[in-house]
Amino acid sequence: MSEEIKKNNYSADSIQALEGMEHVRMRPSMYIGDVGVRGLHHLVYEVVDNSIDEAMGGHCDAISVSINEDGSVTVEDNGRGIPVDLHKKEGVSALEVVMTKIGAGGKFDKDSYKVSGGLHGVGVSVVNALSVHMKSTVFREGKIYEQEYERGKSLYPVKQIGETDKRGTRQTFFPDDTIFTQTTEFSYDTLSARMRELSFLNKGITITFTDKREVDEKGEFRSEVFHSDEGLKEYIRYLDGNREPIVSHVISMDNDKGEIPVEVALIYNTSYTENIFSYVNNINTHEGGTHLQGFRSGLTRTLKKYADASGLLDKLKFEIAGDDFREGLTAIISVKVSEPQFEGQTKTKLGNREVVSPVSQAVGEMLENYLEENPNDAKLIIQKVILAAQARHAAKKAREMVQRKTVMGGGGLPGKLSDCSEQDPARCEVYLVEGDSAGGTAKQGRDRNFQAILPLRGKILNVEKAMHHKVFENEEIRNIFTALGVTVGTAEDSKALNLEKLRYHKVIIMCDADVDGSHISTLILTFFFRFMKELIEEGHVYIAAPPLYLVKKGNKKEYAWNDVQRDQANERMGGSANIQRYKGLGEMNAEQLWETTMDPAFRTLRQVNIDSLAEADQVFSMLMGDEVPPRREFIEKNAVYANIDA
Ligand code: 0RA
Repeated sequence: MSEEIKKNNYSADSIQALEGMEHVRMRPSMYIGDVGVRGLHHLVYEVVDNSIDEAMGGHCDAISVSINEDGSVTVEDNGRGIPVDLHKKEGVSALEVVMTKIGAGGKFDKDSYKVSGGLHGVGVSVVNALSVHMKSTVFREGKIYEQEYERGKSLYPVKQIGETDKRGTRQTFFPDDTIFTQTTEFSYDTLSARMRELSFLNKGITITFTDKREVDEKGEFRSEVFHSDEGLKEYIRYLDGNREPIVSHVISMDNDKGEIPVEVALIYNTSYTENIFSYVNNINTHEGGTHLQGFRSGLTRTLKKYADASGLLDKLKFEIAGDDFREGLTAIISVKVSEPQFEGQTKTKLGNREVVSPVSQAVGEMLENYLEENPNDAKLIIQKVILAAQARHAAKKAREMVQRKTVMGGGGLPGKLSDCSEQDPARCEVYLVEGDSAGGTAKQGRDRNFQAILPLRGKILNVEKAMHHKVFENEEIRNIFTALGVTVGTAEDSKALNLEKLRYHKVIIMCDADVDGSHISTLILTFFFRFMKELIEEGHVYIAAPPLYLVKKGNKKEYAWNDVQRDQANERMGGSANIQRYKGLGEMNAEQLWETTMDPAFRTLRQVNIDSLAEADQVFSMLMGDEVPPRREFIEKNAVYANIDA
């Protein structure tokens, strides 16, 4: 390193900077969370964030993001362009400081509207440090400037390379495969979902997303343009597009001038689920926090006050609880906080106390106005709340029955469960198997030491459309609860799960590799998503991948999971092999099922993880809703897990 420093004549401060960049490369997870798929995509978000900040400051309105032919990513905006003049303290151009010094981003422009923090906002220099190659191009004051970097080190001082009448900043980077060892391949769906989300969260900006890695039949790149004039209001319509509203409009407010800018939009639908998505500085706060607390208190207080005054509650025999006000509610809260404190296990819980009251007040005012101006809608909402309260009492009884059976130990386990002998949950897995016959095969084929089998009868209940007490009364669902050992619901939080009691750390869904099978997988996943979200979030849920074909010739046999593998196997055997297509798990014998799908040494499991809760919600409501055409289209285009990134 010392030679390098002499050669480039770095100042003492730059040595520190270099060390900062070295640190990023040594401990990347400290800066971007992890170096897996999530961390990789985080690089893009980091660069896009800077352009979003420029747009939020009112200096740009268009951002383009592309995955290039070579797998690199380019982000370009039409903002003012990162300054390139000499940075006095550092002795190099401001652009170079931003690109190569940790924590330098935007600091020298105090007026710019900048609220990044938490996971994002680590600075574009982190992206640079974690890229084998990066190039910055700045269009500014009639000139084009450029600088390139390798693993965060500049290759030459910023140079002028031409003239232009454009303004803006273009960043192209190629992630370092010695850091991102798992993969450096960007996912279209993941990036596209995030760009859509960003366009809803930052209305008025046009985000163009293009994948240049391949062309379609027409010779065109896959590309989408995201633009939202109405922001969260439109986001709600997108999320709830597959549900039936009970009120005539999306209720919304946007107070971007306050001390703490707050935007809220909500609607009530006929479903029984509560869907609240909260954001701080464009970051999805999965674990909620003070803004969510403010939202809930504002909503409850206002609706309760209105309901009390209306006399609609007079004949009610039981108390209304907070939960009852949120059944069938879809809502989005987005706040901007200049110094966010993120807490919680995944650092996605807002801790700033000062946020509670402004959000609560804003939500209260918004709702009060709406209820007053729309008395019919108001009545429908209150009626829905009353129904929710009644259903909650029924559900509580049903749930208590499940709990009692679960805690009864020993005989408490479902009769259909073939348990494993190992006691340590971390080493145990349970296969949820479609149908009794496949369940039987799995039971014979398994390693009974650590693999348990729970056969499920045909199609399990569609929880998306069932009232909660029906869910808890359903036998298959009760079996899942009791087999897993978890119970749901505490005094404070009716949906909290006691995951510490989980009896298996791997919960594996095993269904036929056909349309019915994928429907059943989706039903089970929907159940987990709505009732055991933590199970997915903690990475316990997997999908087994049974093969589609058995290719056999003489004493040679190979399994194939797709047509390409099938043809290759056939070729390896000389071309005239016998090909059996498995129509279901039932056609495999115990040994085959073990070899292909259950043996940890050979099987492939897809871990289910949720990138974007909002996106997953939209997909589930669509897949499980009444509208057939969008579902068919989706299933034809994607595997079940398209947006669950399995
Ligand atoms: C600070 C000052 C100025 C521009 C920017 C930051 C800026 C940063 C990024 C990052 C991505 N795109 C960007 N666009 C602009 C310039 C201030 C001025 O011209 O007065």
